[in-house]
Amino acid sequence: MKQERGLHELYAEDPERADSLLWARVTPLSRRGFLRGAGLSAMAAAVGASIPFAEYMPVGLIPAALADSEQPFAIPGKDGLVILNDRPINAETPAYLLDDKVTPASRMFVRNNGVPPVTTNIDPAGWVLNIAGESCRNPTSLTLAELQSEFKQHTLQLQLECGGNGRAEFYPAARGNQWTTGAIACPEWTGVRLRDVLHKAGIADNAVYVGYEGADTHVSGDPGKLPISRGVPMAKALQDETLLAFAMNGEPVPALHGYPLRLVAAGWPASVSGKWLKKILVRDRVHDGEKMLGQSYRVPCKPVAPGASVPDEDMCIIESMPVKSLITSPRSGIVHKFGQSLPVRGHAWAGELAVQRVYTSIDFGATWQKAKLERPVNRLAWQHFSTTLSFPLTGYYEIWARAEDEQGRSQPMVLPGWNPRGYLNNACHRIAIRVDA
Ligand SMILES: Nc1nc2c(c(=O)[nH]1)N[C@H]1C(S)=C(S)[C@@H](COP(=O)(O)O)O[C@H]1N2
Ligand SMILES: [Mo]
Repeated sequence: MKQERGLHELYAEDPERADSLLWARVTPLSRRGFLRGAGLSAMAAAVGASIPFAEYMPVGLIPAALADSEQPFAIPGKDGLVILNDRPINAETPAYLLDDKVTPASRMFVRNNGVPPVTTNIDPAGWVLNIAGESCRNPTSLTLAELQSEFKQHTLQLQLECGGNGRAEFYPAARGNQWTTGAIACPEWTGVRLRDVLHKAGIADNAVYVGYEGADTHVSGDPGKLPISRGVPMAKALQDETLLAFAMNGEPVPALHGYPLRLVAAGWPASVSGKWLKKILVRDRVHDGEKMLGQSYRVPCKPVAPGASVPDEDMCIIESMPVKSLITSPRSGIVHKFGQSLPVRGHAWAGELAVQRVYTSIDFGATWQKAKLERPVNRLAWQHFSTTLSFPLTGYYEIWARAEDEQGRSQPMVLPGWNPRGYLNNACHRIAIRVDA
């Protein structure tokens, strides 16, 4: 079995097929079986240990083990994150764990398209970044030490949100990691401006796009394939806030987040922010790397009916992410004491734009109250909102949050336009509250 996808995804999509790939049955219909060779190694890799009694594991145990606990397999240093896929590793953060104004590394979602490079014993100072491409005048190599010493350093808080955040809510369902609300983070990044480095390498007049390549490898093991190689138009590449970052929250960028160097082009789908950065290509055309073409990170240029199949030529590349908000306190599902007021807070962001207002509702969107909203610490950083709510009767409530960007665009109350890959779901965030006497 050539395993290109992890057990979680395989089981989420087609449990019967997953079973038959992993297990050889004693008789075709029996509930007894044994893990096939490759199935056993996949399982052992997923649990992070060998399985001494594997020969006694009954068929059907895997789905139970995956569904049973909130935390079937843990990622070191990422307590409380929910794992969506183990190969490649993808994990999201429950809303109540995103309460910090600056997201700590331990609470930052992980989205890998391939197998991360092993960076445990590298010398970060010697890490080489190549700048090349048809529209680069003087192809250049710079070590991380040179980047750090030759260019001015900048520290900014910048939000990264996966283009597929919220995918789980679309119907008909879209393939891919079933992110709910947790593929968003806003840590503080330190690095040098991509613009400064590009100017040193020389940008030809015909340059239109910048693409990246990282040091991670394709899940198939094929060295000729890249897991992902996306990019941004020149105007985005040249923005003040587009950084080649070597530090996150004052520490070297963590291994899973791109150590020792990553691109941070905030406000766009985070897939443009290449991790383990090895190469920047200055292109004379729209970058055509892995996951730039076809249906990847694209949505229908014009709205389509749910479930429609859309030809590639009618799909447009996602640029700025839409306006969105997240209630990070209280935690959904709490019981609140009747007669007391409830402080509520969270964050709001709007891709390239600022958020101008946030509202909350306790009556399923019939009426809305304006929340207090802070300014961003810098452009492309999320903003914090807070409010105090009280409830007229005991019973079940939902708190909804709805943000509006500086151009007056609001989050939709239910779902935005369906699209084949389930991107850009910026529906209002909802949490449940029970008010008891
Ligand atoms: N080299 C490389 N860069 C990458 C990816 C990847 O798989 N490989 N994933 C992208 C995607 S789709 C997202 S959402 C973000 C996730 O960043 P994080 O894992 O640091 O949260 O990284 C982006 N950069
Ligand atoms: Mo992503």
